[in-house]
Parts: sequence; C-alpha cells; structure tokens
Amino acid sequence: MKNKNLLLLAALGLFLLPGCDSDTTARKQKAAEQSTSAAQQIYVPPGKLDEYYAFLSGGQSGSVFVYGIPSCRFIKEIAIFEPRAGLGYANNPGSESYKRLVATGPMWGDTHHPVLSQTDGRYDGHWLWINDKANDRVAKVDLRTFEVAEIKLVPNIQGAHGLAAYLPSCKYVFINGELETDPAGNSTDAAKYRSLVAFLDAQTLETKFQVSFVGNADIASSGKDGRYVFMTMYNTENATTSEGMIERDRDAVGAIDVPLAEKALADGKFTKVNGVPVIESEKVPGVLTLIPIPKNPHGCNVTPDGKYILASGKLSPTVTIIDAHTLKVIAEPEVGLGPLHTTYDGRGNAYTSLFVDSQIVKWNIEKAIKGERDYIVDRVDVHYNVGHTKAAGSDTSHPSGDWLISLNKLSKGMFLPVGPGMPESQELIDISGEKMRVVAAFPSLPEPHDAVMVHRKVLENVVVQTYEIQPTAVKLGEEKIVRNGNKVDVYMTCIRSKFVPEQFEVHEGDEIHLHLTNVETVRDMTHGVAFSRMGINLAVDPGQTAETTFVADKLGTYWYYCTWFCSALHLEMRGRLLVKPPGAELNEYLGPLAKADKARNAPKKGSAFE
Ligand code: CUK
Ligand code: CUA
Ligand code: CA
Repeated sequence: MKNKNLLLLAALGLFLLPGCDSDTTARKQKAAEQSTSAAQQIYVPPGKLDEYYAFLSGGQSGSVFVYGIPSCRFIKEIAIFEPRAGLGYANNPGSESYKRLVATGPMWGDTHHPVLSQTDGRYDGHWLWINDKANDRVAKVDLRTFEVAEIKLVPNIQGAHGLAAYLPSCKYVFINGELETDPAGNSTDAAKYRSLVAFLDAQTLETKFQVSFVGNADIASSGKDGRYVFMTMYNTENATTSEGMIERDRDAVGAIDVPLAEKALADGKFTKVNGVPVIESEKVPGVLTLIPIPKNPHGCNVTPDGKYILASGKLSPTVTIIDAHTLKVIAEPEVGLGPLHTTYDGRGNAYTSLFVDSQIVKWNIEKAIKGERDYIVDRVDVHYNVGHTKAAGSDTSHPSGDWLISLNKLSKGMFLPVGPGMPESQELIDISGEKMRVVAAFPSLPEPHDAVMVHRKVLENVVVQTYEIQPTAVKLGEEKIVRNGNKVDVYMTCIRSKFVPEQFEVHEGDEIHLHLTNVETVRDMTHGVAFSRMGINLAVDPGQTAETTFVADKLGTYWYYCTWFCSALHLEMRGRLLVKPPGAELNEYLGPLAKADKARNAPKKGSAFE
C-alpha cells in the first residue's frame, strides 16, 4: 500500500516537474546571488581589519571569546575563570593568576553577561566586566591588554546572574542572585530564602552594599539617569520547584531606587551580613518597586534613550513596555513565542529573540505603544533556538544600527558533524535596512549567552603594543639566582632566542620560585617556558613578567624550552635545570647576557686573552 502511494507520488512529481523547472532554476539563481552578496558583505580580505570587536561570554567555558565583525573570525579567548595552560593562565600553582583565581573559588566558571564601560553614554574602551553564575564572582578585564585585572567573590548571593553597569556614571557594577538562599548562608529553611542585588565598586569589585527581597532576580539593566536599575523576576512565587515557579500569571520587574538605597546606607538602615551592609527592601519603603508583568519574564533591556524598559515575557508571547520614570506598564505587544531578549538599533526599533519560534522579530516601539497594528516590521529565521541577541552599541545611548548577533542554542545541521554534540552557533544579521538579512553563521565553544560589540576605533589607542614594565620585572643583565635555605629564586629573562640563565642548579627537594620577564620590545614576540616533566608552562608577552613556584623533586637533568615558535632559533631556545643530590656543590653560571657572567668571564689580567 505504502509503496503504491510512493509510486503515485513519484509519477505526479514527474508530471509536475517540467512546470516547476524554471521556477526552481530562478529560485536557485536568486539564492546564489543572495549568498554571493552576503559573502561579499562579510568578506574582510586577509590583512584587512574588521570593523567591530565582538565579545561573547563563554558560558561554561568560563572565558570570553573575541571575534572580528563582520568577518566572524575568531581572534582571541580571554581566559578568566578557568586555567588555560597554553596561555600560561592560572595553570601554575605559583602564578599570580592562579592565586587570584583560587582565592575566590573553583578553577571553573560560567560566564553570562559581558558589560563594557561607558562615559557619556558611549563605550570608552576601558573595562569589560563579566559574571560567573556558578561561583558568584565578577571579573574585570583590562582592554589595554585583554587580560583579567581583578576577580572578586560577591558575598551573600547564589547564582550571580544579571550583571550591568550603573549608568551614566559606571561607579558601580551591579549583579543579582538568581538562586534564592538564606543570605547568612547556613539555613535550609526555604521560608528564610531571599535574593539580593549587590552593588560593587566598579574598579575594586568590592561589594559596597546589597538590597535584599523575597523572590528572585534574573536579568539586570540600568536606567540612564542614575535613578533606577531594573531586573526581571520570574520566581515571585518564591517556589523551590519548577511547577511552583510558574504558578502565577504575572511575575515582576523590580526597580531599585539607587540614590534612596545610598541614603538608607548613610542613615544606617541596614544589617551587616558577612561584613556587607544589606538593606532589607521591606524596611525602606520605595527602595524596591515591583511592577507586575507576565509570565516568568527573562530579558530586561532599557531603551537607548532611557525612556522605557522592555521585559521579554518568555512564557508569555509578549514584551512588556514600562515607562522608566513613572514605572507604569504602558503596552504589552505580542511578538511571538518564547521572547527572551531585546536589543536596539537606535532608530526606534526593537529586535526580540524568540526561543520557541527560532526567530528574531523586528518591531517598532512607538507604534506598539500607540496600538498601531503594523508594529511588527520583519521576522527572520535563525538556526536554532536563539537565546540572547545583541545589536552593536545597543547598551549605550548611541546604537550603531548596522550589525546584530543572534546567539543560538542549537546548531543542528549547520556545521560538519563532529559527534553527537555540535558546536554552538551564532549568526550575524545585517539590520541596516528595513528588512533583516542573515549573512553568516559561525561556531564557537560552549556556550555564549550574551555579546557586546564595540567599534575598533574605540580601542584603537587603547590596546597596548607591549606591557608596561612591572615593578617585579627582571631587567636584561640583572638576572640572578638567590638562595635562601631550600628556597631558590630564579630571576630569568628571555629574548630571541635565549633564556638567561640558560642553566641553573638546585638540590633535590628545593623549592624553585621562577620570575620570568620577556624583555622583547616588539609586539607579538611572545615566549613561553615549559619545564619538561614538571607540569610547568608560562607564557610571557613582550614586557610581561610571570611567576611560578614548583619543587624539584627528582634528581637529574630537566630541559626547559620555549613553547612559542618565536624565531629561527626557537628550538635552540632552551636551558637546563640540573637537580643534584643534597649537599652537592652548585655552580652559578647565568649565561652570556648576564652582567655577573660578563664580569666573571672578562679576560683575567695577564691571561692569554687579555
Ligand atoms: S541568560 Cu542565557 S540566554 Cu544568562 Cu542572559 Cu538569557
Ligand atoms: Cu622563544 Cu620560541
Ligand atoms: Ca513565576
């Protein structure tokens, strides 16, 4: 029976084929033309630079991925909450990056929301902040070097999730705990659970104060005038089961009055919890306003002009528009299924990601407020199940309105199959015209949640070519070995194509503290040092100093060698660690670039070489 049907269909198909043929050809031709022009839009020839940096949070990779836009080329991974041995980041127990990370929590993180610093409503290119949802930390990245400058634990909260900078001053970054707990930390009684929003000094990342309330808080966004900051709350039920969390038809957006909170702080209206002043919202009327909105909302995004907060409904097909000054709900337009996040082009349009529909929907905010029927401008399919979406400059007062990234949760058949798991998928969408246009798809490691894009001009005079010389730097010619009992400090330099010292000796069981400075003055001339069978690898960029500590616990010869292919003599760039039995005589040869050796090797008076 089935086969007969198939035959019939095939026959029909054959009949119909001549009629379809020209249509198919035309369609194919049009598709080919479109993909050619899309390819041209993102083509940045080798040697030419992209227009934008895109910073994508690395999710459970614990890092930040940097891409060039529009080419979608992957440029760098900024290692933050997880060691990266290849970069010499936090992989050596004696290193500063290791100590800083381990002092704040586990060697792993879950990064969600990259935030760029602003001055006068524009990106200023100084800092990038990012949260670690799993271990309640915030990190600050210095955009001069694209390296971590600070990591701090945020006390009293769990599930540090929504992160934003308090605008316009950026004096705080604030972060909310998504997962409710007893702030004091030790009760298992759900009746004691609260959530908190923490306000951190944007520079030191010290938690200055917190505001606590019953329920939870998910995603954060700042008003533009220094009054309110906002967050979505999906568990106003204060439930502990997923069924319980979807009981109410309306949850809320919370608005915190920051100047009022600061006043409460000054007036002593707080309790200290683990050393941090906590303002209980119930005790300071007005400090937290709850604005009821449907249902288990997720994204929360203040418009570039600061007039509205748009909260995406998630379990409701709507986006709620709230007046950012009166805190009144003014419209609730339907946009599609599973709205998660909204971003802006600066021309009055909002772009909302629809997780269930796998679409980005473009809609006009003022038209939706006025109740005009044609507020939906365009829809475009993305692949697949989009989470965040972000347009260039959308978090500032001046979005650029040209590019938008769709950060999709599933890539399905988008890339070559690489086993049961597939890479994460991002798509680049041209939003400069009336209609959106997907021009590229690019994979990444797991799992970007959010992104920020900054024009390369902002960072043009920010990113440094070489490191400033650190106080701990070892200077060329001043290499030395300092022994103190069984502790041996080795002050080493490297430059093409030599380590100085090129050889050093210790006793078995000695603790080696290595200080390594790259004394190159040329950008990009990175060296690394790996100690064979010691599990040690450092990487140093020009001007940079790195440190590590390890114990020489085996007798014999251990070569150390350069791990970055730096020159024609890269392979020869190596030296020997000689581990001798306790009590054996040790030599202090440093090598031909070291002053001590130059003096020692100077021809002796009356010698044949004088
Ligand atoms: S959350 Cu992941 S898709 Cu952490 Cu910003 Cu919405
Ligand atoms: Cu230095 Cu290779
Ligand atoms: Ca709910």
